[in-house]
Amino acid sequence: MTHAVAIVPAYDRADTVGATVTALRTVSDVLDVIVVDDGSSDRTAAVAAAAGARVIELARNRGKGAAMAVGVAASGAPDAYLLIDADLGRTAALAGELLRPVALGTADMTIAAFDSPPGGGGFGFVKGFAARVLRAETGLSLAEPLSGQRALRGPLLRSLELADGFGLEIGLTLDAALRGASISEIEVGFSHRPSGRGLSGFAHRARIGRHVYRAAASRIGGPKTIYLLIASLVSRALSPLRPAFPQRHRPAAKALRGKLWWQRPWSRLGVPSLQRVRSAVDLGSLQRTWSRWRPRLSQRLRSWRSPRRRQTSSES
Ligand SMILES: Nc1nc2c(ncn2[C@@H]2O[C@H](COP(=O)(O)OP(=O)(O)OP(=O)(O)O)[C@@H](O)[C@H]2O)c(=O)[nH]1
Ligand SMILES: [Mg+2]
Repeated sequence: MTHAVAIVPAYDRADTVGATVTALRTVSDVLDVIVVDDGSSDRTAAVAAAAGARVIELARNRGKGAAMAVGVAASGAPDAYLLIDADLGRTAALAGELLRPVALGTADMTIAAFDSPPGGGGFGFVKGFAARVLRAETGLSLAEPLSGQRALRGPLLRSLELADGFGLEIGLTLDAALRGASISEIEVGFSHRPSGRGLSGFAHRARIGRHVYRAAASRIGGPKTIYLLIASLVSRALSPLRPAFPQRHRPAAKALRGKLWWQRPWSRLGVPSLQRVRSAVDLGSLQRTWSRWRPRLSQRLRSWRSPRRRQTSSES
């Protein structure tokens, strides 16, 4: 039998952490659920403890990566870990599906892919950037590169230095893949509470983006990370199939644009809007040019060896 510990980093999640812990305690092989309360100002710690978690309270907010590191340090030496976000609620009971391949030894790390409920989440810029970094650096093609729901072999997680904040996930995947760990993404019917499309939602995602950038840059170097960031933004903007602003947001975006003060002199001068440019430009030909250049650029990129790889190869 596998001895697994579930670690839940939580910040102001009194609303969902209780259900998440209760659900995790029903997963077979999970012998301990640790909630790291990262300086929450609500009752997260009390609710988690009442649901049966071992709670570690941090006096001040230190970010997701640091909180996870505290949880790992307090976990003993289990065979496997489940890393689960506090906002999964009852659906956390499905975490056994994530753990199974690790327990059976068919994967060193599994990552859960699942759909967000409609109406929340961002436009996929940060996710696209993270996916591109992983593809370029490790060859992995992940649908949900930033998913916080993972299972890992115990010795693997304990041997990794965790990235700060929301850089945790991309750092884990990069570091594990560069060590040759086998990683598989599997679909699990989890659900979570995505942050909305209000100001705080965008600020939250901007913070995630900053942390992802930092974690990537410290592992593969700044220039390469900037190149991949630009490439992902360009490809996202040129993608006619997945427009940056889904159809349902267009009326709102249009109404908003009409109200922006700088839009008036702009339109009086007869400068076409970005939307008009996008519909006028032959996107097909731009994409064909991009696909002709892409292999050459990727080849050039591969020839820049990242500091980490160089270090690994000089060690071996
Ligand atoms: N330790 C710690 N955990 C955090 C912090 N902020 C969020 N979390 C936890 O990290 C997990 C994921 O955070 P969410 O806010 O759900 O972020 P997300 O699901 O990646 O992003 P969205 O889909 O945009 O909401 C949850 O368990 C949060 O409680 C923090 O500052 N410190
Ligand atoms: Mg979430």
